[in-house]
Order: sequence, then C-alpha cells, then structure tokens
Amino acid sequence: MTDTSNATRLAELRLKHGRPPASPAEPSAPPRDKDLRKSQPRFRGLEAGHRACQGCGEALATRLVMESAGPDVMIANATGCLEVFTTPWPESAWRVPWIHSLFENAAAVAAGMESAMKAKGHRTKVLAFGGDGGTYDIGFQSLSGMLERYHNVLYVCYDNEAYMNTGIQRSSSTPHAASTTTSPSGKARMGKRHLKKDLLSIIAAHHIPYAASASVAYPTDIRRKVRHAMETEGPTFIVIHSPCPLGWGHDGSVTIEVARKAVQCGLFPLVELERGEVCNVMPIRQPQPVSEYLKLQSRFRHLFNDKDPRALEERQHLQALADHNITLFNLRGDQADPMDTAGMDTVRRGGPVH
Ligand SMILES: Cc1ncc(C[n+]2csc(CCOP(=O)(O)OP(=O)(O)O)c2C)c(N)n1
Ligand code: SF4
Repeated sequence: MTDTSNATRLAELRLKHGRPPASPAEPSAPPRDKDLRKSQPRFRGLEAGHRACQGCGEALATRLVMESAGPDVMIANATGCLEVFTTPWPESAWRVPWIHSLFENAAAVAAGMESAMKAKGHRTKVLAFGGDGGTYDIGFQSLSGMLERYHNVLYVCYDNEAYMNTGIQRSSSTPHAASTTTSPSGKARMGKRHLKKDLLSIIAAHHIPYAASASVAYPTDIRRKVRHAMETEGPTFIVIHSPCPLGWGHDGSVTIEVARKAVQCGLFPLVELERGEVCNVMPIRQPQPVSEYLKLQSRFRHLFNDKDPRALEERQHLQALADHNITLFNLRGDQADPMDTAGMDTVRRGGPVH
C-alpha cells in the first residue's frame, strides 16, 4: 500500500471511530491540568507499598490498567516481576481477585476463569497479565489458543524487553543490538543478533476484535485503550512498553522520558487494530533520531563506542527499523493527538472514586 492510500484509509477509520483527522490542521489545545485530574479515577486495583524497583515501568503500567479496568475484574498473572513484587508472602498489593498462574499458562488460566464466570452467570471481566517472556515466548501457545477460542478476556503484556525477574536474559522481544546477560556485547557480537519479534502482527493474524500497543509515557492513551478493550466483547490484547531501569540501565527518574523517546523515534509505534486491521495510530509530530533514545540506556552503550566500526552500523540499522515503522504506519502528523498530553498526565491523580 502506498503512503497516500495508507493515509486515506487511516483518515477514514479515524472518522468511523469518531476521532478527528490526524492532519493537516491547527494543533489542538492540550487538555488542561484540571481537566486531566478530574478525568482520572481513584480506584486502585494495585496498592502502593509493593516491592518494585524505583521507576519501574511495569508497576506504573499495571496501576494505570487497574485504575481503568477495576473494580469488577479478576486477574490471572504469569510468573515474573509483577507477580513477585506484588505478592511477597504473606502480603499482597492486589485489591481484586488474583491468581498466580504458571509462567506459560496465564492465558489458559484466564480462559478457564472466564468460562467459569460465564457458567455462573457473572459479568466480572477476566484479565490476564504477563511479561514479554511470558507472552512473546513461553506463554505464546496458550495466548494464541485463548484468542482463537474467542474467550472474553483482556490480555495485557507488560513489555520490558527481557526476562527481568531472573536476571535480564534476552527474550524474543529484546530489541536488536541490546546487551543482556545472555546476549552480551563484546568481540563476538554487538548485543542481541536477532530482531524484536513483531508480536502485534501475529496477534493481528488472529483477527480478534481489538488489539493495541501502548506506552507508560502516554497514560491517558492507556486508559482509553483499556476502557475500549473492557467494553469490547471477545478477546482483546494490549502490549504496553514498560521501561525497566535495572535491565535497561537508566535512572528510575527518567522512565517516562525513555518510554516517550521510544515512541517519538518510531521504534515503538502506538497503533490500534480492529479484526487485524490498523484503525488508528499515535502520530509523531517531530520524529527524533533513534540515538536520542539509545543513549539514555546502558544496554546500548556499546553502540556509542567510536573506536568500534560496528557501532555506527548498528545504530544505522536501528534507525532504519524506526524509519520503516514511520512509513509503514504513516506515523508523521502535524497535529497533537488528543491522547498525547506531552507528559502532563503522568503522575497526577484525583477526581471521583469509581
Ligand atoms: C517454565 C518456567 N521456566 C522458567 C521459569 C523461571 N522464571 C520465572 S520468572 C522468569 C522471567 C520472567 O520474564 P518476563 O515474562 O519477561 O517478565 P518480567 O520479569 O520481565 O516482568 C523466569 C525465566 C519459570 N518460573 N517457569
Ligand atoms: S527489575 Fe525491572 S521490571 Fe522488575 S521490578 Fe525492577 S524495574 Fe520493575
């Protein structure tokens, strides 16, 4: 499909979904601080006081998902950081029914819970949570089965791009050239040799009613996507880019900046799909060079070694991947997306109790 036909199709789909055209137009005024505060729910499905590292993207993402999804939900949670830092025996940070599944079967457990709810005539929505290891790799088979059998489950993948809980091993979601404990940079290779798996395309091939990518840098966008998924009948899927300060090698105070740069450079595009077709994207107003994103993280430090000729080559390779995403999803836009509040909605809370 050409750029022009892509743009026309996206404009039509945006209109169909009651959203304004992405371009060209005067930039719309960002929502005011006060409005944002009012629109943010106070329900906390995940309590404070858990044991995540400071600046953990996964903890923030989960809090945002729970605020929008709760309180009438049940959760199946795969083994991983989220399960470990929220439930150190005998404590729990969860305020809703929650089951710790195996690493590989969160989707299957969620499917069983959903069937039981249906049999009992309850409308409680079932959610499944997994990290990228538990979703892209080891739990993929049960996820695919759950989607194919059309269970009414929202599956959320917290994508921190490695097996963090067991010591930063590479997963199929780890980006190309990132250094992990099982893809270390050195003489033999410049970090991970392989490409990040394009999971969303595989999910799209299941033609489920709704799938999306999201980022902790865009909380209002996460809330909207979760609410939409909750209202949708049938299987839905959201993958949330969630920086891990420990595994990515950045300060906990710049988690949002790192996440935002991943979107703004094109490496982690924010898209929505209905029945496998892209129906909306978060436009990038001023695409940033990929190196601005990479240089914030020590997992990419070797890509800035000027004495190593492979460093520039790998940076160019990553830039090409980001450019490809920008073209493929037609991400360039002049107008501020209503969901892009330039970070104003990051930490504020208040408003009515839901
Ligand atoms: C079958 C099986 N293999 C390995 C493990 C060990 N294990 C527990 S958590 C984990 C890593 C989880 O990684 P991910 O799903 O990416 O979540 P994260 O910790 O990064 O949030 C591993 C390998 C296990 N529990 N079960
Ligand atoms: S290791 Fe990473 S994902 Fe795990 S709690 Fe710490 S910051 Fe969060």
